[in-house]
Amino acid sequence: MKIKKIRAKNFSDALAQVKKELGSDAVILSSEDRKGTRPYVEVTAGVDYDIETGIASAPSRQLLPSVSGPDEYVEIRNELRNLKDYIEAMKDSGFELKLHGERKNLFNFLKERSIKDEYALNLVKRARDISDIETIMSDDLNIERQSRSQQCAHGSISSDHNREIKMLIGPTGSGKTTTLAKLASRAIREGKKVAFISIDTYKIGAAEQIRIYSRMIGIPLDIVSDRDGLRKSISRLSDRDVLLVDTTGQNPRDTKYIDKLKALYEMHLPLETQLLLSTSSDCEFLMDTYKYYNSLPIDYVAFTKTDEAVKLGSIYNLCSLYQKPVAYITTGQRVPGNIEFVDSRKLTNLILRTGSA
Ligand SMILES: Nc1nc2c(ncn2[C@@H]2O[C@H](COP(=O)(O)OP(=O)(O)OP(=O)(O)O)[C@@H](O)[C@H]2O)c(=O)[nH]1
Ligand SMILES: [Mg+2]
Repeated sequence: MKIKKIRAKNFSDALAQVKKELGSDAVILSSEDRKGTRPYVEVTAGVDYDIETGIASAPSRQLLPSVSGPDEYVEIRNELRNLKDYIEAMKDSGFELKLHGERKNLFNFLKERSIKDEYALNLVKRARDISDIETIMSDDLNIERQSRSQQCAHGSISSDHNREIKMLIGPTGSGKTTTLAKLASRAIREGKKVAFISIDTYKIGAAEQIRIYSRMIGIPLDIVSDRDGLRKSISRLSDRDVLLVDTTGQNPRDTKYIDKLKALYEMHLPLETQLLLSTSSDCEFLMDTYKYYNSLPIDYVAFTKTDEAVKLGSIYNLCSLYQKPVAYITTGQRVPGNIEFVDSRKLTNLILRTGSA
């Protein structure tokens, strides 16, 4: 498909230009009225080409190189995949064009909250008004939390423990240690016996911050350096109802870091894994980051720094794509406090409340 943006004084001039430049088979993909001192119309139009004959514009010809070896096949496959994605996106933008009135407003409203186009379209297709959107989003976010027995069956929780052992993972600075202190304070308030374990495999002194919290809160802290140490620590702290395991954040794009985390699960320890992601990062970054953690058995995601976030649509994008339940959100630096255990309805309200700047 050849795509072209055309600007003209008005829509009929733009159409005439499209016909002249792309021919009468061209289709209008989008059009916008640009206001200002010199208003104009911007039209995006496209024309298909015949993939069999390869009759196409110059850039598209690059999609059909002559094949002489396996590398070329890979290249062609990648190009075709790109082309497929592109066509899918075009299909959606066609749908967007068909939106009018209330549905168009709803679509824009969702986009302003950084709900991705394809999810916004999907929501709008299923809803008549904002109250429908709230109900549908809330249903979509009501992702089943696996019961402990299911988790045991899947191997993410071992059956011989009634204790809670929560391990927090996530990128550097996403709020793991601070959140552990909040969780510890809360569990203590509920009358539970709590301890911290820190897996300090990366930075010397990385455990210092949690040591301060353990003194402040008055609970034991074990610092371990590998999975064997973790196993021993879990059995040594057998009198504790809740064990909170801290890990050092690193760049998830570093495969060695992910492999180290993976190694922890090979021991089939009774760990519940919570992935902490900061909502102060932009949506694309969050979605991309999640991909790198996706090879680990994540039980829950938790969203931190919602107090700093301008938009929270990324929560919907991420949870609906990966079908992960949200454990809680954190709303500030204060310990204890600034942590909220939200249900899907409350989460939906938060997402819809935050909007364009
Ligand atoms: N605004 C805001 N800041 C937070 C929140 N949670 C944590 N922080 C701050 O974020 C910074 C990093 O928090 P940490 O708990 O050290 O993050 P971490 O994930 O343990 O970091 P690493 O151990 O280096 O990977 C600190 O300054 C915290 O006070 C939150 O909900 N809102
Ligand atoms: Mg930390």
